[in-house]
Amino acid sequence: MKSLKTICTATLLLAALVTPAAAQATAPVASAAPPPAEAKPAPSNSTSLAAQVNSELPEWVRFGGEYRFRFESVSGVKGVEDTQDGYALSRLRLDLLFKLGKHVRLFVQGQDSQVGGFAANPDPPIHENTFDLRQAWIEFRQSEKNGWAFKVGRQELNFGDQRLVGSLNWTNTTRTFDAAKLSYTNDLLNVDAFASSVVVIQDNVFDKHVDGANFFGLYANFFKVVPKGQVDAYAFWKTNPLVLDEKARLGDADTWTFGSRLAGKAGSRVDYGIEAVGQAGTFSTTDIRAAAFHGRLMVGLWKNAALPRPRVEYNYASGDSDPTDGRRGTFDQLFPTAHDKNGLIDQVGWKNIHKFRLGATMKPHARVVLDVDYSDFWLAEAKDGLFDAGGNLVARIITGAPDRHVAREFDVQSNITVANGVTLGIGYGHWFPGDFWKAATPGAARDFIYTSLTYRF
Ligand SMILES: [Ca+2]
Ligand SMILES: [Ca+2]
Repeated sequence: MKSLKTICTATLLLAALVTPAAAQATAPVASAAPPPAEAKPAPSNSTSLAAQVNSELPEWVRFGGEYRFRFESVSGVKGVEDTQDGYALSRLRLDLLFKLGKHVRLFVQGQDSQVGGFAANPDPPIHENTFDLRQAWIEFRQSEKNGWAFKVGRQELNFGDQRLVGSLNWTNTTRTFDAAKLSYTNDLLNVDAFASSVVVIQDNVFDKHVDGANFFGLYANFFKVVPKGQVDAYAFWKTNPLVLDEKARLGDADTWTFGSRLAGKAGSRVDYGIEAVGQAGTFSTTDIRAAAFHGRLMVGLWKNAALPRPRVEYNYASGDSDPTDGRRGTFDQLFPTAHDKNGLIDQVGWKNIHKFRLGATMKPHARVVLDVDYSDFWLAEAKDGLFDAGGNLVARIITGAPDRHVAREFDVQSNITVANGVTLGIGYGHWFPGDFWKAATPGAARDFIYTSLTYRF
């Protein structure tokens, strides 16, 4: 485990780097840009560190990067009263982009992820991965926007709302794939076809994919089918060697996922998103039959962005109804950017769940976004378990839960653009135990607090 002191020292050093750029950036901003989402920090301005470095480099080489620091505090883990932990997450990314003529680009990105003060030894790979190769790809592109493109190497794969495939930027070590992707784009549609294998993160060892753990897909976006909206259709095939099915027989798994997504605006004030997914295949000797659904609606009641924009959301993912029937009903959420898709605490994944959410977004200031959410979680099947955002089993009553009500959760979070390229994030989530949580765990409430600083240089 890294000491908290090392990380704090690194942060202070980086804060010293950040401060001059931040100070310079603050002065001229009269009409501030809208605050960026966590995953997309504001672009660096001409006084940024990268801009200064790039001014010394030839035009065909571009340097960039990001530093993020986050402190998290958790309590009530697995429903145990006295589990309290606070730890610091530090992440540094350094990028180099080479533009080799009009059609070819080469990109290399290294990432260092450290955690200090985490109460586990060794630190889990979701938090810690000492400097490693996160991306290294070469891309051929027919033209800037339309036509054919081919990208091969270690890369991010992100599709739709990233409910099934995404690069999981929230976590300290994130996710990439060793992949080859062929794309075609015109004014009506974009189609991606890829063959990949997810990169497995291991600290102090060069990250590699696992042979036989493959992921293939075809993903199409249609831009003009629905006014102000987009229709997506996709098929994924995931293979896993040596899984154990519910009859305790070892074998290979083939999971086929088919889905469709519709997202866009209706009029000037309504935002919506719908996604429906079906799954079939074999899991060792058992058959896979699973499904999932997502629906959300956000309404701008007032033109003034400072006033709340309310939203409602419902998520469903099937569970397994019988642990002995030789049929697998638990939905596989594949490789999602799962953070905050089912609550800020990330105690709930897209597996065996009904989730109802009421929330609102407001912008009390041009540089501040504030989100408030209230969620209610129920198991879809009483004999299947509760799975967290990472897809891991948290608790299960295999004979059948007496009550399927898992919990309610209240979340509040805010993103503040401190200066160009610098974002401050804060958030708090509280978990109110339901009868399933009380029966399947010791029953304690949960709390989660974070504060983060992201500097894109
Ligand atoms: Ca590694
Ligand atoms: Ca079953």
